[in-house]
Amino acid sequence: MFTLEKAAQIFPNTRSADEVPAITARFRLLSAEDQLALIWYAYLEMGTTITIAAPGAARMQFAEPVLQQIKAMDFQAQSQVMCDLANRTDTAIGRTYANWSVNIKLGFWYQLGQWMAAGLVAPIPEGYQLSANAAAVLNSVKAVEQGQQITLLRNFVVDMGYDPAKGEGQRVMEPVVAPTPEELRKKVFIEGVINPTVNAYMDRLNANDFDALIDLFLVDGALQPPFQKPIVGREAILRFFREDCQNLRLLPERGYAEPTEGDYTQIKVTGKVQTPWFGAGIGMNVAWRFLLNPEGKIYFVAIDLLASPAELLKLAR
Ligand code: ECH
Repeated sequence: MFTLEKAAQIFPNTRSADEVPAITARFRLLSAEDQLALIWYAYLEMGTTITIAAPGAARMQFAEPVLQQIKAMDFQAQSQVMCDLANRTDTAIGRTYANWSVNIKLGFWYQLGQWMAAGLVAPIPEGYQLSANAAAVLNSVKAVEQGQQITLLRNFVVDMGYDPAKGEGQRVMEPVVAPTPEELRKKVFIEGVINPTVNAYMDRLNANDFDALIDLFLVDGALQPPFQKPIVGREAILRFFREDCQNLRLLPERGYAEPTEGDYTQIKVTGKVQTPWFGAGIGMNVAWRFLLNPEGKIYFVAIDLLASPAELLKLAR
């Protein structure tokens, strides 16, 4: 029978973008000053080709008190706060930060970035020289495709702050939006796959209908986001959907299904995903690898960020 470890290995020839964890690991070895400057340069450069959507008020309300606190500080204190976050120093702001959902963290930095550009928050010192290592990491960031670049930026931001619970705790999150009404939902079409569970998965996630989406999973089912450990069990997966998966746009293109051991079915689908932060500006190339039980419930699904667009067409085993 399938175990989680075994399930995670279905479709073993799927090549994910392993540059992303490699660059993330190199980034983490840099000094806080280098980290902040590197992100600033990468962010400026990306801003010339893509626009990031301003976060809405619902998201910003949670970060607002800390943002105001920082805005009121002098430049030196502001720089210290930012370095402490990058260093994961145990401070009050570091703890508050660690408790925010990913999108609140991103919204917080988005605002600081605006204020840095406007001269209200300490800028990266003019003429700041990146260390040789940092310059090399920055070049690596610039060399990968955009979907991988934004994944890197997101990783950098998620890793900051001081989290005594090491990622296991509950997070402060923005309110959950209402699901899209049935009549306004657009349904996906996946070439080569006719499977009600897989289609419902895409359509319900696209509609933010998380309560219906979670019904597709087995009670002990698991979901593995890109470069992460599987999230196991309905309760934890539902929390993840509500916290991290609002307003995503899944654009599956093609796939194929085949029977496997014990009347289970394995299905691989490739396509694109858009994040509300960049809208249609960036389509990330992904694969979904599903393992369904004989009743069509999801025992396991992995989402992989693909190494290159060529992977989108690689469906044979
Ligand atoms: C400044 C300098 C100082 C330091 C910092 C700065 C600000 C940085 C800022 C960065 C903003 C970055 C952003 C990144 C957003 C990335 C979003 C991504 C989303 C990927 C989503 C995917 C979804 C996949 C999934 C699918 C499923 O089926 C199940 C769920 C799930 C410059 C001030 C820090 C502001 C906004 C990469 C792939 C398809 C697994 C979620």
